[in-house]
Amino acid sequence: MPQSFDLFFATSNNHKFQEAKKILEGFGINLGFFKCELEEIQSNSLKEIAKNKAVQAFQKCKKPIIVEDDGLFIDSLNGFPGPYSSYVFKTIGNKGILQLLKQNRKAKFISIISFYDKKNRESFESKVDGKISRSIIGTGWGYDPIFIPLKSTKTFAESKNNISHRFKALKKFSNWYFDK
Ligand code: ITT
Repeated sequence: MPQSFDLFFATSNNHKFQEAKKILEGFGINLGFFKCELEEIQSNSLKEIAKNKAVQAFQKCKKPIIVEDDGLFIDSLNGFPGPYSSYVFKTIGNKGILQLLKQNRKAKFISIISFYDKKNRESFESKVDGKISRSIIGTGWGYDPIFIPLKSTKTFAESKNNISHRFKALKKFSNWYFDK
């Protein structure tokens, strides 16, 4: 019998889906994977990018859907790579980021989760403050091996659990989801 899902997550990124699935399972939501490439509008606002992706995804999937847009914002680089995090990771990667930084290593991860089902359209934002490590530590995906959250000595690649930007945004989402 085909499995029935409460909700779908439209993303091209398998890591994001696997994390979100596990997190939402903990809140009692059965999440399906709608694997697709969505166009990202040119904008400095993660929220605008995410809202636009949610509408596109709903048009393709025709089921209640969430999308996510994330960014790593580095203080000494005036918030770079921010909305360009995906492109920057594919081009200069973690090595390139480390080469750009000197003393001030403060940074934050932001996640926007956008939900759309034709009737409701909502976005949820969360952030995690931290810093960029001095070397690549661990074998996680994306920027995980160079991001150390505040009050920790370990990178996200070594320990992420329930403190990530994704976890916090999905928690806000699920509180709203059960109330709507
Ligand atoms: P979709 O847009 O298809 O969902 P994407 O990977 O392009 O997938 P984003 O546009 O949100 O996703 O890109 C943000 C990039 O930031 C992502 O590609 C990773 O390189 C990085 N990133 C986001 N969240 C991360 C996390 O929890 N850990 C490590 N890197 C992360």
